[in-house]
Amino acid sequence: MTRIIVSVFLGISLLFSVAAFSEDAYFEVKADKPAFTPSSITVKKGQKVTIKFTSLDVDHAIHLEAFGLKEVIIPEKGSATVEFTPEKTGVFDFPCTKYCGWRHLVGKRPRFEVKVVD
Ligand SMILES: [Cu+2]
Repeated sequence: MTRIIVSVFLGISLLFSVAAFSEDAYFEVKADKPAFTPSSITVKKGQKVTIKFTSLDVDHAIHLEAFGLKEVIIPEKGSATVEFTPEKTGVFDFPCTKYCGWRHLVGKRPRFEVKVVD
C-alpha cells in the first residue's frame, strides 16, 4: 500500500515538474518615454516566450535580434506582440530603436532586458 502511494506521489510530482518546465511564459510590458516596465524579465532556455508590448504614449520599437526577430514597432497608444523561444542562456539588453524623445539623444533611451536561464 505504501509503495502504491509513493508511486502515485512520484507520478504526480513528475507530471507537475514536466508541466512547469514546458509552461509558456507570457508578459505584458508597458512602454513610455522614460522606460519599459518591467524593464527586465527572466525566462528559461527552450521556453516559449510571448511578450505583449503596449505604448502609453508615442511610437516605440523593439528589436529582439538576439532571438532572431525583426524590429517591431509598438504604435502610439497601441500594442505589438512578439513570440520567441530562446536557445541560449545569457543576459540580453535591448534599447528602444525608435526615436521617442530627447532621452535618445543623451543615452537614456528606454531599455529592455531579457535574462535567459537554464
Ligand atoms: Cu523610445
